[in-house]
Amino acid sequence: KAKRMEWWKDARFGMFIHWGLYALPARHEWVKSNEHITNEGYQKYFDQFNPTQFNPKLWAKKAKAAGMKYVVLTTKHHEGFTLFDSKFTDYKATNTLAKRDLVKEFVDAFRAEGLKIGFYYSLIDWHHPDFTVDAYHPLKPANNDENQYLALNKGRNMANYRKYLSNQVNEILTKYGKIDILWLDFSYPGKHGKGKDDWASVDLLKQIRKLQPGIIVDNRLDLDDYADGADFETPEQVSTDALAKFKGKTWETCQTFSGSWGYYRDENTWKTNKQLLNLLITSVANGGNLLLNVGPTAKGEFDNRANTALDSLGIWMHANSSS
Ligand code: FUL
Repeated sequence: KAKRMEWWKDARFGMFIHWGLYALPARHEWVKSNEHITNEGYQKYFDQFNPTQFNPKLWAKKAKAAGMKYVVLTTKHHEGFTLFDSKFTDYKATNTLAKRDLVKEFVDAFRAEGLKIGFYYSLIDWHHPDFTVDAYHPLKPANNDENQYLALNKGRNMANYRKYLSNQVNEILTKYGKIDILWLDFSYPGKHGKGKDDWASVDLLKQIRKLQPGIIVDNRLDLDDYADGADFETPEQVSTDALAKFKGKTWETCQTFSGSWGYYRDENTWKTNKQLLNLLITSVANGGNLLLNVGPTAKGEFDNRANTALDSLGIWMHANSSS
């Protein structure tokens, strides 16, 4: 384990990319759940997805110039749409106006810039017909009504979804060469939640290690951290002041520019360049990594605010590096 963590501990700074159909409504990657949108209601985003400006070479150059050493892309987020060409679903980029496997182009572009490649894959799936309705699901019943849960889940079978999940993990770990990080997201045990039995976490992790022996896996599978094989902790959107408490652990804090992960056009809570730099410095000073998120637009671009923030970090990194 120490061996596979070497590059990661050294890397310190990575780029998270949240990109999916939620970039079209442009008001949070949780929009489907937040606004209780049905599959039918969400279909228009699939029909209109047409990222004419998608050029991952530009993304990769930006990440590299900012001093980032690795990248993690949402191959599938909670909405269930896959950016890769999967044999197990029709709900994929290949069947949109994009007409191609976007993960493939992403991987090629970032590898060419020398960055390590990470895949985010959501354990949650709000599109799959067998994924049982829980407290986070777009169809969640009002007031957590038990009878409604029962009615909604009639005919939904998580065992089928588990198979689907395992099949897709298999695809992303076999079709694109060596993958450096798998970032699975996430568990929320409890009465109307989901945890390790829903994902078959123990088996899933075995499968992952077998397919990609050198891979680094996050801790969001509802297993005991470290003991069961998770490689690092993932404090999310923790304030700069609170980062010191992770000192001594193996950790990466993931952070957004403005609060949401997916492109949110009208969000007005963007961190300043100084705050971002402070996050990076404080993370590294306390022995952690910073995974800083960009949410590209529906067209496939980093917007001006994101580009400006990345540029400012790049200037500081350049001025303070030996090369
Ligand atoms: C969370 C997700 O629900 C968010 O949408 C985002 O992907 C973040 C990194 O993890 O748990």
